[in-house]
Amino acid sequence: MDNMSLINIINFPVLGDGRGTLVALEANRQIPFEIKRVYYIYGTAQGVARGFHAHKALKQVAICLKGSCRFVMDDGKDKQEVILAKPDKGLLIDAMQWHEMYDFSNDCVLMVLADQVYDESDYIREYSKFIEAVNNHVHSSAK
Ligand code: T46
Repeated sequence: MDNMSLINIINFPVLGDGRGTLVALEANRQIPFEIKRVYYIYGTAQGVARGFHAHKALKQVAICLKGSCRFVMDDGKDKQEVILAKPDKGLLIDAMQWHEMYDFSNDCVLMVLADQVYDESDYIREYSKFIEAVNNHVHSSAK
């Protein structure tokens, strides 16, 4: 895993031969958790942005299987962005990382592996509440 603070990219092993390419993803190996849910986003209209939330506890890996899109990752102090455009790279979306997704290409297929089933109560969808939660965490760990 290349660790560049907010942008944690996992490079998956590529199994290629004369026939083409294969990438295998296993829980607790290439994907650093038990996978409980898979979802994918495609057909995103031009100019649409998605995300705009953080998760309280959920861990996810996002893989752009086709096309490209841009993620902005934000820990409440810094923001960094990355373009996902390769099916052999996964972006780790950790808990308490505010994330926004932009610039979906017409053909973008974004697959996400998650360590928990869907739970709306795990989402923080208001940026001010996210900042409050980050600050509370900093203050409680300083005690
Ligand atoms: C995330 C980013 C990367 C479900 O019913 N089950 C699911 O597993 C998911 C992921 C969504 N939904 C429902 C909830 C909404 O009514 O599908 C609708 C669209 O979800 P949302 O607006 O949250 O989609 P995005 O693209 O903003 O965010 C999604 C994930 O929800 C989120 O966890 O981290 O992709």
